[in-house]
Amino acid sequence: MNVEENMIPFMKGLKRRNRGEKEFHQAVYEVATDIIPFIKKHPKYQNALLLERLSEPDRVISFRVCWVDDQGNIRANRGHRVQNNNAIGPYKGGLRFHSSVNLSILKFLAFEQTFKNSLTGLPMGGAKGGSDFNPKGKSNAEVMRFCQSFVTELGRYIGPDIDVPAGDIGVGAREIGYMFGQLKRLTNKFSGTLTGKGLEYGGSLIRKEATGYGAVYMLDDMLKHHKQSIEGKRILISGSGNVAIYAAEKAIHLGGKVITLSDSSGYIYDKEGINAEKLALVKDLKVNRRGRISEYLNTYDAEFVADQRPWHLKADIAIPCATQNEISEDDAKALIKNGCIALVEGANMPTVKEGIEIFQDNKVLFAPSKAANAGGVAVSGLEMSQNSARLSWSEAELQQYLKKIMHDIHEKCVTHGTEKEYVNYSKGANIGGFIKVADAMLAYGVI
Ligand code: NDP
Ligand code: 2IT
Repeated sequence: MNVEENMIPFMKGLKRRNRGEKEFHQAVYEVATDIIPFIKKHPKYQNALLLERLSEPDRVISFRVCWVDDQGNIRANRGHRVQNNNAIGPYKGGLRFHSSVNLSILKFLAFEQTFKNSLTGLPMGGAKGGSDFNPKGKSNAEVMRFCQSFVTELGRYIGPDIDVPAGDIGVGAREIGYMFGQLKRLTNKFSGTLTGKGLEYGGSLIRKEATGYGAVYMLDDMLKHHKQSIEGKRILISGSGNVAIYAAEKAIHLGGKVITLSDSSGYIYDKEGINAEKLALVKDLKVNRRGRISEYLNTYDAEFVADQRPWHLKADIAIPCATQNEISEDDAKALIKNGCIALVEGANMPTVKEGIEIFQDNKVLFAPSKAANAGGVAVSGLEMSQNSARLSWSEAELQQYLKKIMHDIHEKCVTHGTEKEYVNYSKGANIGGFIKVADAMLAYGVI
């Protein structure tokens, strides 16, 4: 029986049990294409229903989140936490606050997180949560009241040895601060239950930089493995949030020429390249002032293209750092036509399934999100270790850990994904992430 024949009954069952959840189907399909043949070749993983068990979350928690806006109106949102799998450690993964949040998106993210966390080598299971609350245009007081209400409900289900949430889209240092404060008040415990905390209250150095830096370390390793370097390469980055800003910072530091950034209203194209000084403006604009990326043009010379993504420009490298499915099949074709040699997924699942196939068919170096953006959760894992030991490591120590973890992930991808001359990083990451979780599940028997 070939892969497709095995895939059909598996995917049919998954789709029947999770109707209409297209992002979840997409994420599981992408993993299954590599794991089904791997299981077939390794008898010890057969007959244990491992992929079926991994794609059925341990539990899904949903709750109402009521809060009062600045005008005194009562508002009601939905909150969720998907605890996918805790075979190798406490559930761990971010919280997303965005109007698009639904269970399909959180289930895909929690499923992916299980493999990503395994790849880091640290003891963390996979989870994801969030709400359809839209923080845009809300006052600090409104965000605070929402966060307090959200974590009052979520607090029943999390803890340092149970489930440790962190940030994601729409959840950064401000939101983590509000949630940690409320959790501390409710439990009367100063625990390491959230990561991405402020440095004054148990946070770790380099957590905020870790996802973006880690993605560029992965790129650096991929290029070196193929006898290339970042120096002088034209780089397209999407997004201008946490991941995009620090991916740009590290890419610039290593000599790359970053020519775009974006947000949900469009992208900026700076043909001279965004340097450290220009990036400092973006940080202030997006992090402190919560402005729009188009305001870059108030200070620097660039083009702003409304409602478009930057993938049709000429460049050597693309680092999507905004959201899922932001690189379509046509975008993938345009990138290849314009000379793109490497794509590193800073965001989670930014490339559609057909896009991945096009990159792989054309031998573009393609680092999937579960490998490329694992640096963020890796430093979250190190924040948990520091909290447990009640100490703080230096920046130099943490930088070394991050580099080593990303390097080890690259090696796992090479080990499990090399096909003749081409490294299939997706296959390498899927198999590399699967083995540790699968072995732990086998050890536990049927649970
Ligand atoms: P932020 O909220 O800090 O930034 C998100 C950026 O992406 C913003 O520029 C935002 O634009 C843009 N964006 C978000 N949604 C959309 C959309 N639907 N269409 C177009 N643009 C959009 O989030 P992060 O930087 O933390 O996260 C970005 C990606 O990286 C996500 O996929 C996340 O899951 C992933 N990730 C994050 C990690 C972390 O440590 N933070 C770790 C690993 C992965 P605007 O400002 O207009 O909303
Ligand atoms: O997608 C991700 O890996 C994150 N949003 C970070 C999760 C974490 O627990 O730090």
